[in-house]
Amino acid sequence: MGYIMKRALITGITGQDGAYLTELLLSKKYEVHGIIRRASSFNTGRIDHIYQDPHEAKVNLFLHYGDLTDATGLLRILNEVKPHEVYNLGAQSHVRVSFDQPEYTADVVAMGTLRILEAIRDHQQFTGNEVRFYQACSSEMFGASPPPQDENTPFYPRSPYAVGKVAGFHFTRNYREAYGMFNVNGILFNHESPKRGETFVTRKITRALSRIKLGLQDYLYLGNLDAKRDWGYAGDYVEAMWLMLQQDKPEDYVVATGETWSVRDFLIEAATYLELDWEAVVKLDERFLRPTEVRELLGDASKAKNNLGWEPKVSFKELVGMMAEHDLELARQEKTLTDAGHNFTQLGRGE
Ligand code: NAP
Ligand code: F7E
Repeated sequence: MGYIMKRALITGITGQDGAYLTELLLSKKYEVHGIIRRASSFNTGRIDHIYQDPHEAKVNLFLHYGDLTDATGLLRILNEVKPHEVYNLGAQSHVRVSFDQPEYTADVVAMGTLRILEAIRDHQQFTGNEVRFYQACSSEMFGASPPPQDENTPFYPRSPYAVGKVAGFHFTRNYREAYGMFNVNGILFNHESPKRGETFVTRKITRALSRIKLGLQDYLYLGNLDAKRDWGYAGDYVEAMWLMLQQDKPEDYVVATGETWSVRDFLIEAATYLELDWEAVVKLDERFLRPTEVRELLGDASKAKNNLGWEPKVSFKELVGMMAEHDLELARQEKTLTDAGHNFTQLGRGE
């Protein structure tokens, strides 16, 4: 029998995880299709290095305009692409912003998941093609449930974002049970990288401390330094997503490092790497506090280790070093351009 090239469809391909997953799937010889949102400025910065000109002869990355709030568009893309695997990574993924935009966040995170599941159900029914579905769930669903958290820990969401993800989890499981669909929920704990959005705390810290080091910024304004998170490396975590869809049975998995560190610990580690006195430059801004906070997350990923053979490779210290080094280089480039008269007005913002 001839070799069949697998096709994957990714929502959220322009995000941190979308970029790493695309690299992984292309390296495994998949044909990758991604859904991008129309925006007034370019939003493909994280995948530009792997995007190929469609005019070239051999292309295996394709982008389609679409949105998780647009059901007919999702169905049209599915019917066109006929994917073997769908990874639903698209989301308004910022927890604090979800308090400002709760209805929109729920629409994308909860209803968006339902819309894509419905589109897959229709597509499967009318074409007979089996589609394997990965849902990007989150440790935020555990919220106020005390650590350690695993697949059996009760959900206690603490933000509109987390409530939306709990709904997405249940839609995904219900469609598996009701229609026999190959659906998995990946419950991933925080994962970071040099591609992390600049308003999440880790990247905000490495970006700001690097700029402070080079005299491009004076202070770093933050909220709660006591919150504890189980921080891993995004490049490791997309491997787990792929592995979940290669199993014989669809099941839900926690993906985590099994270590927890506070925001203050991250600050100290980054400042040590950059040889800075963080206490002299960090100030509290109450705007960055959340109406309800998640105090401590610490995942137990034993099931992923036993069933998938998955384990994290990058340590906390290596992760902080990798991000600080990357952002120091960005700051150096910015300084060169600033010295030459260029004006970077939007930097220094953050949620
Ligand atoms: P991210 O960097 O914020 O990327 C989110 C992606 O979703 C972007 O491509 C974004 O497009 C897209 N998107 C936003 N609204 C959309 C809409 N209405 N329709 C279609 N696409 C939309 O997030 P990430 O860190 O890569 O995370 C990937 C997924 O895993 C998300 O669902 C997130 O909630 C979840 N998650 C993340 C973590 C983590 O620690 N990173 C942990 C657990 C779960 P634009 O580029 O156009 O904005
Ligand atoms: O906050 C505290 C903040 O925004 C981490 C998303 O990917 O991971 C992410 O959600 C902690 C919180 O990530 C600032 O209060 C202090 O306790 O980096 P974060 P998050 O809320 O954990 C989960 C797993 C997801 O699913 C989400 O999509 O840091 N913190 N000061 C701050 N956080 C931010 N953003 N900015 C501050 O100034």
